[in-house]
Amino acid sequence: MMRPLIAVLNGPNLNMLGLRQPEIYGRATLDDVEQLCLATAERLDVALDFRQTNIEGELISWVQEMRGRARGVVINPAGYGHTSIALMDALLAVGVPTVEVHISNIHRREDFRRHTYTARAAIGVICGLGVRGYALAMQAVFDMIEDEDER
Ligand code: CA2
Repeated sequence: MMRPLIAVLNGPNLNMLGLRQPEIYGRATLDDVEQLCLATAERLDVALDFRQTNIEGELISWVQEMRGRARGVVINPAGYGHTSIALMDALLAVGVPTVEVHISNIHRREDFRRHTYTARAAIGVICGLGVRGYALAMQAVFDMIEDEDER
């Protein structure tokens, strides 16, 4: 049996993690986040596709690519979560179980960060737990895959 694939998709500016604003986003770099996701994938015995882009259309194409390929998506849409109806539409169209992650607690920051369009397409949202949120989101996606396979 092939291992199920979980995609972890990251939006704009997340390549800056650990380099600036550590008081908001912590000290982990995007490479550290990838290592954390790889370790989590090994523990869960799933395959991982980990990506980051600063380009909205590319993120949308990647979401579309996951149709029929990934069993679950973990997405940190970053700023596009707050602005992109197109990204929300892509997630809704693809219909792969999705968990949205934000490293910071978007409810303790500026008001405009409290709303994300993409959350409408997500089964759940994890925010404010730092980069640990990625591992928790992968675990949640894994549990959903297992539930689906038991049915
Ligand atoms: O908390 C999160 O994970 C965010 O998705 C991060 C986004 C922000 O727009 C969201 O409101 C919340 C920002 C991406 C990271 O940007 C950085 C900029 C400079 C240094 C480090 C990260």
